Amino acid sequence: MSSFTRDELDRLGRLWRRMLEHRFLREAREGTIADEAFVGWLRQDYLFVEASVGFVAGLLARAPRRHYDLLGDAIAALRGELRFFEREAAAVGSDLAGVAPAFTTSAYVHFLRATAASTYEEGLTVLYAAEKAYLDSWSGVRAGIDPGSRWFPFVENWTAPGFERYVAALGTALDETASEASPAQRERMSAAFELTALYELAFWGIPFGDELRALP
Ligand code: MP5
Repeated sequence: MSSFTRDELDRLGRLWRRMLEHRFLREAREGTIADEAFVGWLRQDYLFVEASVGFVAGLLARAPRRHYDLLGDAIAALRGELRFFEREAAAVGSDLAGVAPAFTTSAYVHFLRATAASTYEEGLTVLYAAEKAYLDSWSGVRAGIDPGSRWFPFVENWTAPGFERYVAALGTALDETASEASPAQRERMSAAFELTALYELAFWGIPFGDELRALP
């Protein structure tokens, strides 16, 4: 079987490295990140995870029978993750209610909705690329962060062995799907992979004001 995931990660190596070398991840790893920056990310990511429930549910509705368990479990995990965000936000005295989406969050969430409504192949590609981005990003943070850091629970969330197995299973499902796809479909999947990597890179910049903002 061809490895679509490996080919894409090779092709997008420079972009992927740029994401992994982002200031947010470096400062989180080194313990120098400002609390406001971390909390700024946390509040926006809660919106992303909320939107992911509908996104994965949309994928499940189009999925072949053999992917039901994988995607059904993903929805259950997202529900648990929303509670995790709520607990962690409360622990640092931050409120998740009524957060306005940043431009990048809004754009990324719309992209999720659009791909879920497009083809299953593209939707699964976006899901894998986003999850793989978080696995790799937080694994990099784990390599240096003080385990006593108040942010360590986030590192654990996306570097746990169970999460790694989930991302690997998504990769296998995506490789199978790509091997059955037409060349035109694979082109669209590649484009979706690259756009997801760009959104992931942009997302880390949100707390530093890198995103475009509507004028008041
Ligand atoms: C994920 C996330 C990982 N939480 N936020 C972004 C911007 N990208 C990827 O998804 P999940 O569902 O939290 O594992």
